[in-house]
Amino acid sequence: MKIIHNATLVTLQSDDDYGMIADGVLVINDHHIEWVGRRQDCPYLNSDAVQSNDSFDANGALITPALIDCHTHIVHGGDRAIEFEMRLNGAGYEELARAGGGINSTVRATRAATIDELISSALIRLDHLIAEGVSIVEIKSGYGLDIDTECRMLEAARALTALRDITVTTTFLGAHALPDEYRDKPDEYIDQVVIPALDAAHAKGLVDAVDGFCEGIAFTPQQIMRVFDKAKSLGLPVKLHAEQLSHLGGTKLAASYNAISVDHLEYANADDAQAMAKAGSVAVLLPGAFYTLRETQVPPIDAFRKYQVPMAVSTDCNPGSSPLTSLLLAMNMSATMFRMTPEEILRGVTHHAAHALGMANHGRLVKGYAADLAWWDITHPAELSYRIGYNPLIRRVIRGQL
Ligand code: DI6
Ligand code: FE
Repeated sequence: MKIIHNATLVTLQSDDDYGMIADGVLVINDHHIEWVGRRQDCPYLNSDAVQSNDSFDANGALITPALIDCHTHIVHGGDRAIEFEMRLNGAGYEELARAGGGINSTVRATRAATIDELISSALIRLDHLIAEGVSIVEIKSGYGLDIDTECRMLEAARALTALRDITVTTTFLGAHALPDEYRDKPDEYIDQVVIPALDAAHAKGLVDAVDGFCEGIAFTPQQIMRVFDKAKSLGLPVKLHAEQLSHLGGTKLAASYNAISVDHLEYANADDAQAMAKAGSVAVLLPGAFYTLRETQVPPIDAFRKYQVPMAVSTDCNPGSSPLTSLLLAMNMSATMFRMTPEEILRGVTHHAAHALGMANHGRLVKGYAADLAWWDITHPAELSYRIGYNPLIRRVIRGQL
């Protein structure tokens, strides 16, 4: 047992407030939280325990669940700084994509990269996330777009767990873009690459969930449906990039497959929100892409509130639309640009983010939950969303290891 005392705990125990406990104590048994509460109520705390090596004085730090980044593309080759410059000289994001730039330029760089190169470049991005208290990162494939490279990306993502104290969940995103060699042949691409790549990656145990990009520059709802049918036949949960640049109906399709999350959602409407509520899908909001693309259409936050769709917030870290390796900055952007409250946002990077990954018992300070904690040098949790470019992390606790 480990006893952490003299902390302000932000438990997120209930659904309608922070669940803050001043002068709180948290007891860890192995990888899990054993007890959480006020010092005066703690049955584990006596002077012997406080003096033993297993007791830790938090010195008044504020402790939240560790953060969870539930939508990233941190494994990829190359970068798109030059394209960024082209956009500032007037080229549009969709125009560049149609001209073979965009996602396809990252595909070329990713195909050319060895697994070691993919791991070492992802590690730099991962370390930035870890430095801000992240304990779980979801990582997607989707820049290989051929069977070998899709698998290599997922292998690289899994390999990161041997190098850092981090939990990685992997998502197969073969239906991310149409590679050059299948130009104008999206259905053949789904049949000849996406489905066999999913089979191959699943057979190697590399897939926790299946995602797609449902958009004018990517795939139609009908094409996504075929990928989802395959996922379903393998028993894998699905999620979807939907209504990011236009309203194509991906959200309702995803909801009809009980998607664990639907992501982006700028162009979603109240009907979509209702369908998500019914399906239990989490709305994953990605302010980094909104900001980078200078989007002006804000996701329907009020509808998500009205229908009680759980909202998560993530970096969408990717080389094109969101070269963002700070979840804290994504939190600030969600407040300023989406008008989410700091409490909604904290839930959005902790237990709602866990839900978006289909992970139970993560992201709250509650008995039986994973002992993944972030200690902060702040006095109120709103500071995490309030400050810009500021990292008050003191330490992380991952699976009970201080
Ligand atoms: N939506 C996004 O914002 C990223 N992928 C996606 O489906 C963009 C990826 C990129 O531009 O490289
Ligand atoms: Fe994405």
